[in-house]
Amino acid sequence: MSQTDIVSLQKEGKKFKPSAAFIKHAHLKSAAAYKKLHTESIKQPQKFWTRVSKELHWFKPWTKLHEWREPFAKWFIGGQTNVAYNCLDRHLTSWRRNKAAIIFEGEPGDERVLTYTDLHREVCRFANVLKAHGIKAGDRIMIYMPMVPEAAIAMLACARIGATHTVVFGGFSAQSIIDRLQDSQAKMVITADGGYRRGAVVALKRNVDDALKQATGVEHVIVLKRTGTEVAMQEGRDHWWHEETAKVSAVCPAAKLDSEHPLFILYTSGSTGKPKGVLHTTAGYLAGTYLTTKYVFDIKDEDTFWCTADVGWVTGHSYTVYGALANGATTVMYEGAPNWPEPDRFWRIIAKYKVTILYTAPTAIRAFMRWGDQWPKKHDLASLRLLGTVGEPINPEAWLWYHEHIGQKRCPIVDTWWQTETGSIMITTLPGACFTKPGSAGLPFFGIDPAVVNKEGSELPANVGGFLVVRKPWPSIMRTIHGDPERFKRQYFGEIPNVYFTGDGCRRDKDGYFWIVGRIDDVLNVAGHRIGTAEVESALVSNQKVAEAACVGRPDSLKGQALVAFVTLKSGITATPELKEELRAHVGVQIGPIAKPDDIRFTAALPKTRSGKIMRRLLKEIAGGGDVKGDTTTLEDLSVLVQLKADEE
Ligand code: 7RM
Repeated sequence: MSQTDIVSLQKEGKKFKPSAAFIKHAHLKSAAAYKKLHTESIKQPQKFWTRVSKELHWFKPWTKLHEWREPFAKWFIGGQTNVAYNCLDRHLTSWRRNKAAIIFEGEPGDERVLTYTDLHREVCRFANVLKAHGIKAGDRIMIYMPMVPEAAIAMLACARIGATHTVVFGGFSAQSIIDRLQDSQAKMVITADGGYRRGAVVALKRNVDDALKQATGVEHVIVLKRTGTEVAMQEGRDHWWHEETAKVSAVCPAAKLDSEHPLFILYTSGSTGKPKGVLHTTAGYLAGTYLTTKYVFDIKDEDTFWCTADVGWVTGHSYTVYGALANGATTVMYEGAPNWPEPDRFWRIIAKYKVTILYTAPTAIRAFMRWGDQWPKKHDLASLRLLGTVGEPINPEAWLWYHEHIGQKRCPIVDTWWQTETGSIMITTLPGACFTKPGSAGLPFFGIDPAVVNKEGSELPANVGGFLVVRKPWPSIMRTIHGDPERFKRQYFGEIPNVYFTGDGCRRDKDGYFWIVGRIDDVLNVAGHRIGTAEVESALVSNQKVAEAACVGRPDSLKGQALVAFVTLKSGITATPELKEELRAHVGVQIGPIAKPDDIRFTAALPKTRSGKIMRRLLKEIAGGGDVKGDTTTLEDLSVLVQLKADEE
């Protein structure tokens, strides 16, 4: 996409100011206070981060703030710390030891509360289970679990001993597990007999079994009993969580880890090829998630914080688990669907546990709008004081609905822009200090220096669309793509000279507010989840009946973008409605249900340039139901386009 194609359609509307009641108790109370700290964080990073790092625990203090050998960053050099220690042990020396760390509700309605003491004990036990199975610092472990406290316990246990976790979303398929096992070379998988979703049991262990028929290198599988579903246990390889934890002690000191010790690898979609393993390390990631949670969510000890993201996504890592616990906060985990058994499940949970801060995705908000105002109205939402969104641009209608029906016009909304790669929130408004504009993420967080530039890297004037970049490294920036530093360099630092390239289109308005337009590469954002069109295309082509496939996004009022696949079939294969279903199911098996195309269109040929590149831009216009307005002069065969338009009618 060229820079001139990036136009922001969102009109600037009303500004919203936080109420005096909110400001009164906020960590940051004015635009001047925000500006002062932001300026300090950029101009005097040493001073700023020294102060922040004193709020965290170090076994050995760091000696050098950072080092930047593009594209490789290091932070808090020479220091030794431990993320699990900061999330747990640090809180055990105060009254917080008996504070709720995790409030859990399962989809069937079961409840559990784990205090910081409880969580610490369970993490120590499980860390000893890992050790008993030969896991050492630096080993990779895959976690493939439902949203239950044990998912967080497994993550923290890895962090405690320096093992690197790679969490795979429970909605992904066996094939996705195989790819990630092969790439990460994990020695162990932690899973469950199942998890609950819309009243049904998701067969997690069965998917692991299927994956392990092909993937090699996994020595042990630990299985949590969650649903009681019968599963096959392979002697010597598979072990029950409850049996293993019963055998070990509850004492396990936290390993003293180097600031740059790998904490986790999380796979995310890119514009080409297989998902990439985004690597995050210890101290910088901790500092980033700690500080953003504190200021963006204005966290206090009295709060009950609910980030609704699954731990399989980065938002679940950074805010449900690490950021919340590093602040000694109470974090809510809910296992199931928002409309199970009825569309008021979220509001029921908020009223029941007196949730004060809710952080969710625009796609969920649009679904709630559709289900109707009567559902939130049935519940007392008076405990809420702050709302947040993440994952995609929020349309002002959804923002206003969230403000009125959930926040009851009382709660500020923080629209937080960030990525798996950035580790923590980058652009947002601080709730007591800044006004908000529905549809704009807002201003840079501390230590973040973003800009909107053209291809050459020159900053563009206000309200001109361009590429969103970040000019300085920050503590929680990804360190590399696991096993592929060249790809890391090319994709994030190879596009525009000397800056981190986000892949998002953006404009900045006269107040300095950033308006994200969406992805400019071939990555789609379907219901807040990143899906690489290349991945879906390769899944489709792996079906014997398919010759070629091209996937594009079409605007969708609920999911943000819907996935449309244009497919050409091998000769002799007839296009039928059944085949469409077969291909959708095939993608579900290859990647997972979230990647199933919403629409499959069979076509005799795809529009290509003379050099053979598929012109996705044209397909996008066709998928969107509009006329093809763009330049078609590079199109090899114009009749293909005519045919595609005709197919549609
Ligand atoms: C946290 C997360 C990252 C991509 C990013 C954007 C889009 C995320 C917002 C947003 C507009 C937002 N990580 N995105 N948040 N766009 N406003 N507040 O979502 O790696 O899965 O996705 O998501 O395109 O590049 S992610």
